[in-house]
Amino acid sequence: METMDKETLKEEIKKQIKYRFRKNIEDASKQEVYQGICYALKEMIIDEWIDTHKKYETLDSKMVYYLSMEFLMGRALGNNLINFGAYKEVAEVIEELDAGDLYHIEEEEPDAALGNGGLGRLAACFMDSLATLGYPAYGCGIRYRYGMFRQEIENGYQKEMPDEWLKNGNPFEIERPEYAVEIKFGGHVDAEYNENGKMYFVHRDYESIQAVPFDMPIVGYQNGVVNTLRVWDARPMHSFDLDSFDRGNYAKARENKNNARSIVEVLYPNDNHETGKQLRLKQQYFFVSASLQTAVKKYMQRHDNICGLADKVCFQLNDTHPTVAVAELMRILMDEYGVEWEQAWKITTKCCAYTNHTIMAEALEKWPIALFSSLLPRVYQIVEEIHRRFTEEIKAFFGDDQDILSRMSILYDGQVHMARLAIAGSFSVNGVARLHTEILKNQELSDFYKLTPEKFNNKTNGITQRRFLVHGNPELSDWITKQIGAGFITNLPELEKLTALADDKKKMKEFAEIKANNKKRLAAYIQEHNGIEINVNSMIDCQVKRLHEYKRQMLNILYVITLYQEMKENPGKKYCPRTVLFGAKSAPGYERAKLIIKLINNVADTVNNDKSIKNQLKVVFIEDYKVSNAELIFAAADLSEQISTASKEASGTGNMKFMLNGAITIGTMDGANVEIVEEVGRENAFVFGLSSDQVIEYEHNGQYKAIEIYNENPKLKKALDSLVDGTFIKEGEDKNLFQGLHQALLYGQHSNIADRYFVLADYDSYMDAQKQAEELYMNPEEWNRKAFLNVCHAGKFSSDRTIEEYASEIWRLKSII
Ligand code: DL6
Repeated sequence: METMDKETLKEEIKKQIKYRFRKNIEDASKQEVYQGICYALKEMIIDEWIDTHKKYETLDSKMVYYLSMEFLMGRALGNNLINFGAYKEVAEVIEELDAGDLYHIEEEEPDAALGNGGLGRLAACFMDSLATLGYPAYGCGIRYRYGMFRQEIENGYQKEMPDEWLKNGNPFEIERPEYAVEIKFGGHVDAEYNENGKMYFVHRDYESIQAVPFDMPIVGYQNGVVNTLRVWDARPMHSFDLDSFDRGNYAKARENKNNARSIVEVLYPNDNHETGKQLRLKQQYFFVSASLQTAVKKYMQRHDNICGLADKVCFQLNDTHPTVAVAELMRILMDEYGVEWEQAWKITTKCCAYTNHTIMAEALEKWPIALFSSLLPRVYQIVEEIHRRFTEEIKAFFGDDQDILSRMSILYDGQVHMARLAIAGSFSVNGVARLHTEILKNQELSDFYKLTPEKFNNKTNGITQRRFLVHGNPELSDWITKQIGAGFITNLPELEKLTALADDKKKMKEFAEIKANNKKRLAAYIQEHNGIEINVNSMIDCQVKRLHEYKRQMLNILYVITLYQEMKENPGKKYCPRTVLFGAKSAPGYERAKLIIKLINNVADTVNNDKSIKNQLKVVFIEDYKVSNAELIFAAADLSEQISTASKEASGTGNMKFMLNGAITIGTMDGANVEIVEEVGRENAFVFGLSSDQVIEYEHNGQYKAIEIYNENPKLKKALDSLVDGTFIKEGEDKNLFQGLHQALLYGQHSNIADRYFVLADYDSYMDAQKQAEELYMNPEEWNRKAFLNVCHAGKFSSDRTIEEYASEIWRLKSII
């Protein structure tokens, strides 16, 4: 970490601003200062970036290629400065230059929101841990021109606005046109024979697109390692089709350009849901083919035998989205390197590993065969042959059982089933939390588990403490450093050492003060962005994550409604003051989720404007929830809402970020909550709800009757009926606005079963858990102690631990440090 001395740094920042904007620093805007700092930092990083890759080459290191459609990176500057070890220095320099303060300058950076939610953010945390641990790795993805949409709330409704994150350029990236590759779509495949009578395949009449890589540095924590996130941009093969241009057909030439651009234009904003659009398959093949071609070529530059590929390369498939890699690698090996099928299959299945991130049926990718085969004719041929051979294997193991074939066949019912292809083509299949992996093994993928149990393993998710503690909560991070040293920054289990302080009143007071300060910081953000004043002495109760029915924001808002109704019924009674924060984006086409956003906003409006409850309850919907404001929320939270229907949330990672920042979890025994509660102790969390076994049993036996629960529970009935009695309808709005939500919970709607996510079943136990939380909050010392113990026991949930497990048990990587 060759940082510059302060004077040199000042000169460098001034120079960058001068040459890029023709301005002296005094005249530069905040955006220009921000860019000046980024470019100065890039100068400092660049040698280590070059050296890291030299080292990988010299050592001939095995490399993991983390293939992911999504990298939800957030902002880079603050994180890069921290990891490079220059944050405090740069903050001082900026002040000395009278150029503002770093905290506000960081706000000039748009979030790189190239992801939807958990899966994309996990990929970003993994990149940070890989570099920090010195593992040879490339992140491979797409340079979307528009990332996750910017959410505006208008009259309570979500409005999707384009996210122009590249508007002012991206200072850290480097375009690498010299590594561009050709990607082929469409056309047809002809079988031909060489002079020895051997058949080979020729792809003809295809459309070519050029994939151009952009590299972004991933700075390891103060260790001299800088890895690369490589995202691909799409261009026409020839910028102008000269033929059409000569004939004056400018429009045709533009059309080629636009065709190429459309591939990388926008991220599909669906979370845990797939829609099977042709453009998405194009995106998948585009970045996978570009990444694989490059990886194989790089390997062949240093080795003469392709058969050793798996000793040096591993492709990790982040969910099924990059699964086409299995067939594409087969194509490259056979068609470009002349490897025979059996050998190619051996290599492929030693190179590919697959992570499953969901059991939600609607998220499992399938592609209509007609679409797949016309877009990728050669790849499809290969999929057919993989399918044929895999079917033989299934039959040899299970016999000719049609039921089993219907659950396991790669080609079935006119569709290509991507998870099945991923499992067949990978040597490792992992879930992302212990419970999730068990459900995969025993329920969702049990046939595959029976066939190849050795492939299945668990890798419980984690998060990077560099972003979600050191950067997001600097006051707490500094305080911890004073108590136990800075070791936790790269070894999170060291937080255990703090446990000894739990009985030290003075220290606990300091800890509480930090939370109070973080609440003030968040309050200022909410005041500025929502125009709402929150009570910083109230319990800050947060549910921030994508809006999805299985995550059950609905259960949370029903609690808010119940609490509001109780307050109205008991005007003299004193309640635990509470601020309920929601932050959530809904997929634009997910109507019910959007209606839940509207409901939350209407409830907020009613509650916040009702003087009779005397500010004891406030509801805030944080507009445009994203990584950068999430950091503020985690640091300020008291209560962490992790209330998904048991069995549905594969892991969750927000739960870990809250815990690390000293919030207490109220949650179901779902995903990684199970392990969180195990680490912190049940007495330091509020656990409620059906178990995953109970949910699965209900789903199988069809005995669940939401309407009976409703009829037998007056409180619940009252809360639910307020959705249809006009309580939360504003002037001029349709009085039946929320009827659909009421209907879906009680009777089912659009051929759905009633209350598919067991909101009503868990209502009572959730109310109890909330009451326990309120009682505890009224005893600040006890609350604070439990919150503190959550920090102490968060060590397991570092993505460093997760990456160590992937590296040693799946990828077999060697660290260079
Ligand atoms: O593994 C990361 C993250 C989990 O923590 C969440 O529980 C899970 O919902 C999420 N899954 C997705 C699914 N998308 N697809 N496919 O984002 O993964």
